[in-house]
Amino acid sequence: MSIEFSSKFAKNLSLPKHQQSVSATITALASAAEQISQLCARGPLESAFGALAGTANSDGDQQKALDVRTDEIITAALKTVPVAYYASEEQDDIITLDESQPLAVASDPLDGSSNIDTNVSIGTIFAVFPKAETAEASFLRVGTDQLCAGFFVYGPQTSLVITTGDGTELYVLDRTDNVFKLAIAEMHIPEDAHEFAINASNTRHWDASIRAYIEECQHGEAGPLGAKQNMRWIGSLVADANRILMRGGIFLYPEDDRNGYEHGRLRLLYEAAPVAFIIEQAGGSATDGHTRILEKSLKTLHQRIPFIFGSKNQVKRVMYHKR
Ligand code: AFP
Repeated sequence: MSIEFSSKFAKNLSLPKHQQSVSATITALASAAEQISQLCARGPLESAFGALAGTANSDGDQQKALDVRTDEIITAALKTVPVAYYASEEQDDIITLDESQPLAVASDPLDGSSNIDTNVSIGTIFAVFPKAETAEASFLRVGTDQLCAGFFVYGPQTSLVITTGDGTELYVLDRTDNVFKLAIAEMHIPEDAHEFAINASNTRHWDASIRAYIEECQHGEAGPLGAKQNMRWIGSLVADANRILMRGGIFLYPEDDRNGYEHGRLRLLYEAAPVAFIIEQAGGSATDGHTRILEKSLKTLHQRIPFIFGSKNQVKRVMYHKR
């Protein structure tokens, strides 16, 4: 397994701040992703596929056997490259791999895992930081400190969306020679689009600003947006984000009044910060409704955050209601 990095990407990765270590780390993650995609593709043929592991992660979510297995695969891959610390959505605490190494990696090893049994696209999200003084300080920081962020999607195609802060690229795994190949060199999210994604079963729990925006969407051409707004909700962040990268639109997982959802559902470190970096680099916006996600400072490892991202003008309209 290998990646044919674009020349721009390869050049960026050879900058001194990357010390060659980021490209090795991405390649190791890609190799892990290839293994994970094989497991996902075997579906129910894989023993324990989709079965509950009988454990809960630090957020109290039930872990599936595949959540645990994918976390082991990612950990094993990171042990082979210059990574000091690994923070996983599936683990309570940071894992120290080799303190002498220059990088720290955060990951949601299997995002959307509650969709495993349904044969819907799921994925692996990751963020790469330069190591700081301590393990904690390596992750408790702002998203703008990321050297690189990406996600793999295990769907009809196994793909990698990635940024090092100079645009967002899409690679697709070519099964004929097991190489991730460049498919889109410059992903671009249109500023205006007519699609929104939200879990509407939570309508009664939203605040007035979110209700106002979604009502505008529902009014379509008859409302202030002046055009029909289509709706999609996959329930796998990677799949919803991938769609928005391909054709625009907006994703909302706002805070609501359910217990435990006061700060939304998604985790800042493992989900929102890396996806926000990718989205901004493709010309979109990513906020918590008020502030740019990448400027939010992480206070605790598993901190949640309201997450609204996508086409610039759609995000702007939600922020207008949030004033
Ligand atoms: P799982 O990894 O537990 O399936 O959660 C997926 C996720 O974090 C994210 O990928 C989805 O956008 C979001 O949760 C869906 O949440 P709802 O089930 O509340 O709609």
